[in-house]
Amino acid sequence: MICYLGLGSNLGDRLGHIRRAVDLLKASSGISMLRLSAVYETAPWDTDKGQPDYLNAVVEVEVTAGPRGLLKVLGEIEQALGRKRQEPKGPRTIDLDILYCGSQVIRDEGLMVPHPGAHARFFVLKPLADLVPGFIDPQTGETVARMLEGLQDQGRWRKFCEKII
Ligand code: PH2
Ligand code: MG
Ligand code: MG
Repeated sequence: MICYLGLGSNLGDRLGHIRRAVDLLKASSGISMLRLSAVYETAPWDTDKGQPDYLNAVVEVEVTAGPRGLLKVLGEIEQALGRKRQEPKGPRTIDLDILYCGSQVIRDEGLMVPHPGAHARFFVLKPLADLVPGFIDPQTGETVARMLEGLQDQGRWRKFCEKII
């Protein structure tokens, strides 16, 4: 199953955290890294005022363990990188979110796929469009490129670097 994961960091060595998360994903059994987007610097979206800017990227992975196995691994990598769960949407060393798993739709308490905000967030859609502009969101029925074009507010952003590694 091909899945798309969102990576975000806005504390400390942001690029270092994203690089380490990618290394740990590559080293995880049942996950193969296929492609990485560019890294974008984005203004905090829908958070408290005064948070630092984020670095955001998206990775394409092939997963054998299924979405739940993947969620467990992502939680372990977040812990390994010093993620502290304080207030929701607070600043974080690393945030690893499952955005899409093929055309699967999962609506459980602990796991929502597609990610509920994916279709409306610039910091998700911009890096995702680097990889799969024609991918169709199974809930909105729209392509990534179309959803990106349709965003009312992109917020402040810039390309930070072309390749993570
Ligand atoms: N993540 C959030 C909330 N707001 N804003 C940006 N720019 N990037 C993020 O990764 C991000 C956010 C919650 O996970
Ligand atoms: Mg998130
Ligand atoms: Mg998260």
